[in-house]
Amino acid sequence: MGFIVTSSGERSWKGNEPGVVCFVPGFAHINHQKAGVYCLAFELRLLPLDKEVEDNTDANMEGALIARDRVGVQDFVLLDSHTSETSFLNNLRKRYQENLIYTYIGTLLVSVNPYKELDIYTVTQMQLYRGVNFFELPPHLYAIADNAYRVMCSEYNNHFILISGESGAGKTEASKKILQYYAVTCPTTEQLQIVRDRLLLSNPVLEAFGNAKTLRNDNSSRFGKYMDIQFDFKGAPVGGHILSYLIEKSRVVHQNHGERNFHIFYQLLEGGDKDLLCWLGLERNPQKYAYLIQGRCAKVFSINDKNDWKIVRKAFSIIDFTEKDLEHLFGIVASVLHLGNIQFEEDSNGHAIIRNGTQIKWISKVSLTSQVLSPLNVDLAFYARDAVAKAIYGRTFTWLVNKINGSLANKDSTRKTVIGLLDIYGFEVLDTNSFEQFCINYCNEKLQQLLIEMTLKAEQEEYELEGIEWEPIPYFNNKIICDLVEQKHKGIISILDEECLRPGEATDLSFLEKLEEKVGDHAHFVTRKLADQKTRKSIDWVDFRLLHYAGEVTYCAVGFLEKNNDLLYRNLKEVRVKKGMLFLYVATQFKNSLMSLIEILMSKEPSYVRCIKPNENKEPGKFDDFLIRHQVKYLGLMEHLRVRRAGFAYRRKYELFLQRYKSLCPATWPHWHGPAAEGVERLIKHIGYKPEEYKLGRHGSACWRGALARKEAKKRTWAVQIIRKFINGFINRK
Ligand code: AD9
Ligand code: MG
Repeated sequence: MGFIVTSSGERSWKGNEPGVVCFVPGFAHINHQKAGVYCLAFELRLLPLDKEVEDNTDANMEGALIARDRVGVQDFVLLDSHTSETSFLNNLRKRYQENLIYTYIGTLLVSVNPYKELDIYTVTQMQLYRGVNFFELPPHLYAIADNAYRVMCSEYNNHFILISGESGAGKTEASKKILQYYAVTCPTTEQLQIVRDRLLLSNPVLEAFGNAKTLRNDNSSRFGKYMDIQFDFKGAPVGGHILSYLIEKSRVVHQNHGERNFHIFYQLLEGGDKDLLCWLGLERNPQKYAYLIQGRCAKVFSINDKNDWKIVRKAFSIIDFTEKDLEHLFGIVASVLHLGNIQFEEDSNGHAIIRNGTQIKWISKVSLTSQVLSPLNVDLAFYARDAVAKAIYGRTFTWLVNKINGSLANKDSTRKTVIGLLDIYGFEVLDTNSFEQFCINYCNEKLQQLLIEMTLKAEQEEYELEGIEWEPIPYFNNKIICDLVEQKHKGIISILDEECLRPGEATDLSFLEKLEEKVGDHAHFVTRKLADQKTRKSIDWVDFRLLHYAGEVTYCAVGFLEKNNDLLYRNLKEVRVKKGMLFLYVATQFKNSLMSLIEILMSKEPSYVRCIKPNENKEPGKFDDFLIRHQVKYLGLMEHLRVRRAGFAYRRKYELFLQRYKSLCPATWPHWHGPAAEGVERLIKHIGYKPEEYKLGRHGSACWRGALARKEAKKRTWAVQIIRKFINGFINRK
């Protein structure tokens, strides 16, 4: 048995003799012919040449190299020129053009949205990846999913898969595919089938109520979602739990041109049977409803509302919703539509009166429990109408998530491990960006920060901690932007809250003025006064601009105070909440929920999927260099690659290393009785590695991610580290 050290991990091979094979950028070093072919064959699996690969001939090796030239490398770490953004892009392009949408940077998966159905998500494909070592097969979501699962089962710890990227990059599709993978490949029993189905079917329901067509994505998530899949000790999925984040309620009453309301409205009208619509007082035609026609695109080519309705209806029955639940639920959906059609006119006292009582009649029938009379002028009456519509939709969404959680809950108290899937709304820049975009983009800043903390920063700090010589790799740390938004008393959210505490006095404009006064000189904030100097782009008088990690976004401050206040919600809450309890404004609630999400994630083992959007037109095959280069930059992929390349690609605890490779040295085979670190040193020296080719850590840990890992580091023995230099040095020696 031999082993292959790759730049990004290790792979066992079934050669006849022991040997060490290094697989390096653009070059497969071979000290054992068969193993070399094995390396090339690994690359060749990308092409439909599987049979020929078995044939170990020179012709095939040459073919492999030519093929490699055509399809690129499947791990960026193997690129010849790893510092060049252009060669990074060339590799991504080559692969994309061959429908190879996945590429690794070590264990991180980069995915480019194909915008077309690919034949790579079949059950056969799933079976192929099941239980196979990470690097043995071409990069795939399934490899990420399988790896997290296997480590969870063997080490009995919790994991999460962070899927990030901008709006339309493919996050939701990726998270669904991972869930399907677990549903198909994990062990199950007849009894557990129901859990599996519920986990899967929670998606269409939540998407119906929480997703909508936007300009950037026909199925854009308008809420954040974190889903824990719970596994028992046998690795069977036995339950789940969903956390949802800030649904974009404003969409219920207003949609930009070219966008739609939440899918459920159109699904109900298109797919609901005659009797149901009749009971709800609805007409089939969406054009009849004011809340559905503002974007002027009720019909969308890529969406089949009628079909989707059937799926959602079926899902409801499996997720344990009773007919009564559904009656209430659809009653509320219908009420929102009726509300939107209510018109007001002025009476002789200047008060608003309802122009036509039909809608109220229907609302009373299907959902309303009590009515309140309140003298308002016409403008305020419209405002109150919209506020009610938004509030009931938002609360219904929360109820829906709770209800789904109830059906996914596992009552058995035995210990479970989890794999969390995080799929959150992507970074978004619209023509007009409001409070919602501010929250969405702040959320993306936080996730970027988490990724930096857990990869780039943690990795480099670890070397320091272990006393390993290391030349730091510079990267952009977006903490500065997170601070600008969230810092207590000084950040934008605090300033917004302060303004909300001055009802009647504060306005969106006074908020802007406060911003200018308090954060005006921040490097990532552009005021109206400084706009021309800082970015050479003028800025409207109601706008402010933030320089996010992913680019500049101009926010229109109009509505910030109102949305942060969420007045109706607060009034309703006042009825229920005990005296003296602190009210939290919307942005602060959101900030707090993100903080606890980050805490949840930091306690788990991470895997990352970075999704890239290839073009703005949702077009298959179109690789927009400019757009992609921008994403590669802001996602920090080059920095990630540099750290992976320069870093110690392979690391193991002394014990594990010794256990695995002791057969290569007579002194350690079959047993080594001394301290593991010493055994490893003997082994390494015996194989003939020079001191500069490996490093031994001070504390000893193979666990090197994040703060938690650093604590662990003190307890464990450190890994042998075989650095990039070592691999190259090894090759040169041969
Ligand atoms: V948003 O932040 O929620 O607006 P996402 O979630 O990143 O966004 P989504 O997964 O919804 O994007 O993908 C957008 C569209 O791209 C999908 O509706 C599909 O039409 C298309 N897509 C994405 N990934 C794949 C894929 N692996 N195969 C085929 C895909 N099509
Ligand atoms: Mg999404």
